[in-house]
Amino acid sequence: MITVLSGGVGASRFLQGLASTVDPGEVVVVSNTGDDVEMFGLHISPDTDIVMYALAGAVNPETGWGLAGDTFAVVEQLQRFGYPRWFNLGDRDLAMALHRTRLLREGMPLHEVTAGLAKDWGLTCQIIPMSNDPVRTVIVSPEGPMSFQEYMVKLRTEVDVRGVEFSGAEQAAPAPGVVESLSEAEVVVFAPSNPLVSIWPILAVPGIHRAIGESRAHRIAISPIIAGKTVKGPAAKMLASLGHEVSSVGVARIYQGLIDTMVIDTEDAALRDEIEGLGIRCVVTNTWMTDDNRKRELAATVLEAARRP
Ligand code: FO1
Repeated sequence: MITVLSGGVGASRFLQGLASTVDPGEVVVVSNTGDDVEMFGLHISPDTDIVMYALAGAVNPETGWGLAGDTFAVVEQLQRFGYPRWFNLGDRDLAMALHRTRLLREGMPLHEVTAGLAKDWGLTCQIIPMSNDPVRTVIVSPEGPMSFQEYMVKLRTEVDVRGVEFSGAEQAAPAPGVVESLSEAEVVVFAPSNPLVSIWPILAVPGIHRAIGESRAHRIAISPIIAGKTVKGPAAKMLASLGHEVSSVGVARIYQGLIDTMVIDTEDAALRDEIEGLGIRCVVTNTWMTDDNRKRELAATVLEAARRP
């Protein structure tokens, strides 16, 4: 079993490669729900949906989120009734949100709802939300606290980040199957996602950090930073604002003690010794997932590195 701690777009691309390299039935995705948001009265799970759409081959290839070919008639029309227009929930994407929200309101726990949705999309891998309890990533800025979607989409990351909090984490429990998937895995992968707002919310759920620490799996992280930049999203900016080094070394320090191996890009080959100095084995390869071949190659390299004695 290969368990992947997963955020949104970067993770979904890695998972596409992984699912075409091994039997998807061997893959368990533990999905960040810190980005979940209530919009238009509906429960939206962006990171989980991004992964599902990507694995189903239905994701919008230009944005990396939402459905290919979707339209936005409903959000346009909702403006008439005073709803905000900043969150681009597509019409077909809305169907997913309607169905998820209805099932949650009927009392079905999020992990069962998510498993059902994955089946509806024809997926054979397991996708588990990190928790059934509400844990929300809160961005602390000079303008006050805000949800991750407000920071990311409404304000286009153009505010100073002073801190990141995970509201509700202390009272949350891992969703059924999460701890087991970490304990029983042969390999635990930290996907190439933002360590501060995609992976850390998962680790903030009581019990998950310890399960990874105690797991006999080989724990391997893929750095989302290449030559001081992120492929997508605000990771580089956030690392800098919060006083971390904006490099794979900075990411390795965040994960130090929790991972055995770190995979970094060839452009960062000079950082290998510094990462190994942290007690983390370092593998250098091409981590740019520009096409399906590159995604598969990265997945194969990660597995080969994790299985190497
Ligand atoms: N990202 C954007 O940059 N703009 C949007 O309007 C937007 C809408 C959206 C709707 C549904 C969904 O599942 C994701 C959506 N995203 C949008 C992506 C999302 O905000 C982030 O990429 C993830 O939360 C980060 O992992």
